[in-house]
Amino acid sequence: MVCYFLRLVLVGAIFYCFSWWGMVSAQEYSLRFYGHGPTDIDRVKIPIDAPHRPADVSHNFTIEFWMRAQPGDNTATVCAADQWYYGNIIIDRDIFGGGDYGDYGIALGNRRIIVGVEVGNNGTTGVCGTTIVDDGNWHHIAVTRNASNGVVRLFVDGVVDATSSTSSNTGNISYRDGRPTSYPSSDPYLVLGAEKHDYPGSLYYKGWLDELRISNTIRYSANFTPPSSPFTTDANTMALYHFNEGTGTIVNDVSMATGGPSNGTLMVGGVPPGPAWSSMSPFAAQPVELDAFSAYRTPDGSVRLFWKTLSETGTESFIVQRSTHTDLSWKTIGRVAAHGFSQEVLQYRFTDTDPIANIPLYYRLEIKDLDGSQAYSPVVSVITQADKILNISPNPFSKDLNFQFADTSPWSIQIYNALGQLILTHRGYGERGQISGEHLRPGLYIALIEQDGFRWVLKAVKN
Ligand SMILES: [Ca+2]
Ligand SMILES: [Ca+2]
Ligand SMILES: [Ca+2]
Repeated sequence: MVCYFLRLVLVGAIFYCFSWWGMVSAQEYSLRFYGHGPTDIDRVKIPIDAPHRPADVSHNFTIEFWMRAQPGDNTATVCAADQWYYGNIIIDRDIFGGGDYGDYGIALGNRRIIVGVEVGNNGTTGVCGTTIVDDGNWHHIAVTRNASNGVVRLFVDGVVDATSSTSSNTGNISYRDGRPTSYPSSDPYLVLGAEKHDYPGSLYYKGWLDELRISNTIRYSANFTPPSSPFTTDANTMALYHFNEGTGTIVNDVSMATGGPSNGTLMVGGVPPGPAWSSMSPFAAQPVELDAFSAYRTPDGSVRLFWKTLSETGTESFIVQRSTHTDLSWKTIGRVAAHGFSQEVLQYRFTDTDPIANIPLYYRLEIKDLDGSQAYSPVVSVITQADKILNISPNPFSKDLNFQFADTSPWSIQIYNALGQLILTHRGYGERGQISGEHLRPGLYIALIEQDGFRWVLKAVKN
């Protein structure tokens, strides 16, 4: 579970900033694949037949997971649905040749997600995504398949990334129960991280995988907020893997679906051996526990950055990066060496002595580890109140809470209670937003409002 605490820092009368804490309350693990192959290594194999397992979904489905891959580690250049098996394969439910019901796969190609689905020998339906996902950050990937019209849709971080046309790849796509095969050690399996047949020319996934959920329904039909904590099971969950075992060679399906569990086995091999248990997770602290990263303008016009680490595990350095509202690319403006290993609170400072005057500025830290991997801090901003005006009324409120924006750009509003728990999220666009607060208990609430990359943190009181 991840808890967020928000703090508003007032510096002088005109400048303010937003700072961030992250905290973790339970050990999380993920699986790290090294891209080894062939010879049936560096993958997870989940048997789905003899007996049939619920992970073998048949009609409508949603397959979603978190992934993290470093740039350059996955080299496939294809990005076409009917060539998904030449990508760096993340999920493989192929059948050698045509599947008499159907088969499908999810891979990385040209740094994007490829999805291919085929019933019989109908020709493949699917998508090649648009978003680059091998950027060293965790991404939530969701693939939905509509059994009545054959449409396949890809969401990256809750945003529609690509949608296929309708097709004749409709109906049942499952592995037919008891289907005879010449490939008994690969066909009747769902395979993670590899091409299950070690087909010549296929490539293997190099990166992290966490929190895989397979559902027998289309969970998403429009943009959504990606989950901020592990999934819990429900009636439509056919398989759910938290990958939190942290040891051994079994991954447990905790869906409790009828006919399950659809447990899988790690096929460990290669140098270094993969798949390996990793303490990295989209919901876990990074190898460095960063705290209180904040930025503010000083009276002399420079921008002072401040952050703390609660612990460091092989941390090499902090690369300070800056962007502006109009130029969203990140420019490196400095480097601060880390201590490396520590279990004590350490404080860091950096001063941007040549900031751009009079425009909003954004800062982040690229956190480099000694093993060459990298992660990014949350973004903090230094903005002026004069840049954008936001009003919230009435305050205190008893029923509706109204937000007045300075322009019509899309915005989001998150309401937290006094304990820092997220109560509700609201998105929209236009100069006015409204939240119905009738059902909220009396007390103090904190609204985190975002528009155009700007952030506001405001207090509101419910009577
Ligand atoms: Ca096939
Ligand atoms: Ca089956
Ligand atoms: Ca996990």
